[in-house]
Amino acid sequence: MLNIGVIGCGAIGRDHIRRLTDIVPGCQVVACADYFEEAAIKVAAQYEGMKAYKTGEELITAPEVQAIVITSSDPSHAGYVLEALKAGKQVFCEKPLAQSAADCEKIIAAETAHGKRLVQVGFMRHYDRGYAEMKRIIDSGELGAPLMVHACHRNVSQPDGFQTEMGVSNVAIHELDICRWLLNDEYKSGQVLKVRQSACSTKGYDNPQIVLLETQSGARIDVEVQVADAYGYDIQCQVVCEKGTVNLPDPYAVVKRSNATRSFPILTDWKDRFIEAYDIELTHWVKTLEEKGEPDGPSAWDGYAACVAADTLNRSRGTNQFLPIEMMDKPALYK
Ligand code: ISE
Repeated sequence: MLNIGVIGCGAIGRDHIRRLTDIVPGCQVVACADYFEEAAIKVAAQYEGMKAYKTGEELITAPEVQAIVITSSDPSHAGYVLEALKAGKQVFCEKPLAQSAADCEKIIAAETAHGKRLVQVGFMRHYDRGYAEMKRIIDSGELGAPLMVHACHRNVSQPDGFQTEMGVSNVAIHELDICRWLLNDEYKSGQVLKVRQSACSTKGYDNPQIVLLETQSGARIDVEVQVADAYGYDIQCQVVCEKGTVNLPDPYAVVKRSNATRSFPILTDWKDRFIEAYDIELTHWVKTLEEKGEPDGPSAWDGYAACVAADTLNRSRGTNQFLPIEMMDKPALYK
């Protein structure tokens, strides 16, 4: 039985605690912490035997905590991951791994010093059945080489304090990760463009934006990013290959016929859209820790690759130029 401590008792934190308690076998959440201590106390009171810690740091060093799950605010991720590595404990960190590539490099240095993997990043789309099947078909080679990706990421809302840069570093970071995974390729250059702004969306940040990328092999990627005020939470992805295309399926929904119309609902909450992927992701993480002693899901290197692209894209805003996306050499641990 793996004893887990969760740092961050917001929406995804509470959701992961429920999942780790009710769905994922072989583990239990024994501790939680939150920047707002009250939030942690409230969550701990709902579960038998769960202790609320004052700080994430105290939770990380607590003797009963064997592995850490980080679901706190984005800017706090890297610091907690580094603390967990210092304590030599396995850590699952929600995306993004850090706010910058430079912080990811510190994490990579600390992890490689251990000589084994201790970090998994919460890029749950790898565990979504639709994306997994797209990858299987692309990898099989039956459609030839991938040439282009057309993707879109549409959200209903964002919390207060949301800023333009987060459209890339917090939202489109999923596409930055999944496209390199689907294509088995790295990025060469990228650019983010502001388009005509939606009159529905006047909260002080750019919306929508378009992310454009070129990969090392010359494939091109376009991602429409609507961070808020869309008609629903809608994630689409098409990969165009030499001999055909693959499309991400819509999530399961019952089709209704009435009033001379055929319709089906579109989800509004990302936690529901990827609920199955989150379940599989954490089940797999716990299982691989038990069986192999280290994770085999998205690594600190994957977290770094996405952050390098995000940093570059955010720097390109307003320049009207593609900027080179430059990564350090890949350490042997991630090969
Ligand atoms: C959230 O953290 C996610 O991971 C969602 O996939 C994304 O759509 C949302 O905008 C993020 O805030």
